[in-house]
Order: sequence, then structure tokens, then C-alpha cells
Amino acid sequence: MLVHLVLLTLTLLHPTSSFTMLTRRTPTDLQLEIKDPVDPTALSQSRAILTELLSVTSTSVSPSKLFEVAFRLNDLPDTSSSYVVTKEKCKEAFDSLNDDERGTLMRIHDRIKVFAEAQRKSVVDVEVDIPGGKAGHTVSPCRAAGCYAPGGRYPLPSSVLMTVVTARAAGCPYVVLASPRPAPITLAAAHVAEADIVLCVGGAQAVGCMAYGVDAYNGECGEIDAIPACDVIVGPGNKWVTAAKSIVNGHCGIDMLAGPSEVLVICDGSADAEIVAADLIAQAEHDVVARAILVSTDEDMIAKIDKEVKTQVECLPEPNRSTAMEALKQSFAVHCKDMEECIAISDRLAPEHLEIQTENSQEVGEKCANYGGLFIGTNAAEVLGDYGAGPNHTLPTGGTGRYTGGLSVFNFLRIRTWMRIDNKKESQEMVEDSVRMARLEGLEGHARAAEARSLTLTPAYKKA
Ligand code: HSO
Ligand code: ZN
Repeated sequence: MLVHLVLLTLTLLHPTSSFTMLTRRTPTDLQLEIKDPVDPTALSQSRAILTELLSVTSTSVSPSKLFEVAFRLNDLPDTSSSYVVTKEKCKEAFDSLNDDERGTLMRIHDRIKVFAEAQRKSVVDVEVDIPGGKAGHTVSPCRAAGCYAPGGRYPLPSSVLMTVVTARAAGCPYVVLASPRPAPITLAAAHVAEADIVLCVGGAQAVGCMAYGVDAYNGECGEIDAIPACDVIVGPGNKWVTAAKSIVNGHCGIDMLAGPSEVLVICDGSADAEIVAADLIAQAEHDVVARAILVSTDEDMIAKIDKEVKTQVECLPEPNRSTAMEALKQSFAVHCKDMEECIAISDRLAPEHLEIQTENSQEVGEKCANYGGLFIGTNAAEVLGDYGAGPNHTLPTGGTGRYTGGLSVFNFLRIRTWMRIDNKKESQEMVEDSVRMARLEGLEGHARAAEARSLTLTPAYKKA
């Protein structure tokens, strides 16, 4: 009660704080920001859906079950009666675009591809000498990749390009895209990125189809081509997609457990308030649960940015405005005593996108340890990253940047090792070490298998 009274008095004494868009937080009340990336309710709902999808064959999804589940969840294909769209239909969607739209998709595709191919080239096969022989690793793509592109509030063709182009650059021979009710621009992006097939379902059911594969079907519910089980499933999605990915992880690989999108901007008094505000709003319009965080050494700059956010969000068209307004409620600003404190907060939150809009932005950026993607300086807008400056926009959220980076060709690649002994004589010290180590471990069978390669020792099984 007393606290409320004090707060009310403070608000009355400082009328400007009554139109604060971003809640003010202090560096010390940010301890509990990191949440579990998987929502417990969504987890049990997704588990039930996956179990139901597998209830007919237990190894792959039966299309009749898929129709039943998707129908019940109101997850229906939009224009056609089929749950799959072929390559040919994706090409038709591309051809129906105007020149400008086609050019935009293709240029963005090319920039993502250049970056992804450079990443692919950065990891090479290795061959080293070992006693009496050679050992090495080969880098090879997984066979089937499953890419998810959300269909929620906005169609996200850029996410189609980010995921599918990367799988292709890694060398995956088969790429399926899943997206609920794909818009023509989404299908056109699938064509540009060279997806093999588009599965028009969303949520946990989409993840289930990609993880377990779908049987071919031709019957009263339409026609559906067989979809093989994918080795890796990637891409952003809602909480049911994330929960389902956490369940199938292990059965197949996944890129990450992504939560709501977020940006953190570190700025000082040198920043351009208009630009920072525009970037915060760009983030906020994504989703009601998106977060825009401002961390600054300059109190006046925070006030200026806050005012700009208010002006700019007011003139955003609907429904983006309402979405952004809602997201701004859980967004906040923190005033720090110095740049070191700004960096410490950012490192604790490990934001998906980290923008540095300060003097010496390169230097400040280099001191930051945890983030999904780093955007250095005023010109390096997060939205340029969203739309294919090069690096992938599928990035770790909710603090998971502490242990993982964003989507890249590496999510689709396997490092497989091999070894060979050509000169038995030169391998003898290694053979004897193996015999001794096996006995130290109490593994007599191992010791004997090593002895069988010895030029001097007689395997114990021969002595018995
Ligand atoms: N900012 C989103 C990606 C995106 N933005 C797609 C626009 N379209 C997550 O990084
Ligand atoms: Zn975005």
C-alpha cells in the first residue's frame, strides 16, 4: 500500500513518466530473466499430438490421421484440398509474381547463399598421420532436411529462404518445407530456395510429419506424396513447434529451441534516438510476446528514445500497431552507470539480436560475449539481417545464445571420422598401450582384440 502511494506520488510529481512506453528496470532486478525455452503446457499438448499422429503405424505418420488431427486443430490447407504443394506449383506461384517481387526474392536468396557457402567452405576434410597409418574426418550433409517457416501473424518468405537455402548450401539432397496455409509469396520463396516439397501444416503436427515421415495417400481426402523422415528439423515456430522439436530431438536433430523474438540495443549519448526507436518497434511488431530491450549509459537518451517510440508506434498501421503496443508492455529500458554494466546486462540476457549504437561500436561489440547475432553501428540495422544481408536470421533466443549460435550449414553437416593402419609394425606401441589400457579398465575382451593385432603378444584366447 505504502509502495503504491509512493509510486503514485512520484508519477504525479513527474508527469513525463506517465507516458513512458518502456518500463524502467534497474541492473539488479534482471536476475530472473532466463526462462525455460519449452512451455510445459505446450509440451504436453504437443506430446499428445505426436502420439496420436503415430497411433496408426507407429513409425510414420498416416495421412488419414494427419487429416483428422489437422482438421480438429483447424490447421487446414488454404486454397487447394491437398496438404502438399509440389515443386511445379511453387514455380507457378513464383511466375505469378511481378518483376520486383521476383527480383527481391532472388537477390535475397543470392546473398544468403553466398554467406552459407562461405561457411560450408570454412570446414574442410582433415587427414593426419597416426602410428602406422592415417586418420581423418569427412564433412558430409545429412540426407533429408525439414525446414519450418511460421505462418502466424505474417507470411515469412524470408524465413523460407533462410532455412531452405542453408540446407541446400550444406548439400542436403532432399529438403522439405512445412508452413501452415502458405501464402503465394511463401510458395514462391520455396521455389527460389529449391525446396523439394511444401507440407501445408503447422504446429506440432508439422514437426511430427517431418520427424517421422508421411506415407503416400490417394483417396477421398485428396492426394499426398510420401515425405521421408527428416534427419534434421530447423526453423523458428510457435510454442507448440518448439515443444514438439524438443520431443523429437534425439530421434532426429534440431537446430535450437527458439522462443519469442527479441532485440537488445546498447546505446550511449551518441545514438540517433529516431533510429533506435524504429529498431525497437520493428522487433515489437513481430509478436505480442516479442521483447525490445534498451540498455544505455545516458538517461536523457533513454527518455528521448522512449518519446520517439511513442510517436512512431502511434502511426504504425493496424494490426501491427496493436501487436507492437502489447509487446512493448514486456519490453523495458535499463539505465547503467557505464558501458561495462551495459555489456554485463546484455551478456546475462544473451539476446537474440544485439545492436550496438555507441561510439566505438566495434570495440563495444567485441567485448560482448553472449548473443545470437551482433549488429555493429547505427547502419547495421537488425532488419537488414532479417532480410538477408548474409548471416542467418534464425537465431537463439531467450538466453540460449549462451550455448549455441544461429542456424548455419553446420546444423545440416556431420563430421564423420575414420582411421586406417597401413604399417602394422609402426602401430605396435599403440597396440600395446591399448592392451594395457583395456586391462586397466577391466575390459579383457578389448585387451584380447588389441593383442590380436600384436606382432609379439599372443592373444589370451589362444593360450586358454
Ligand atoms: N526478426 C525475425 C526474422 C524476420 N523478421 C523475418 C522479419 N521477417 C527473427 O530473427
Ligand atoms: Zn524481424
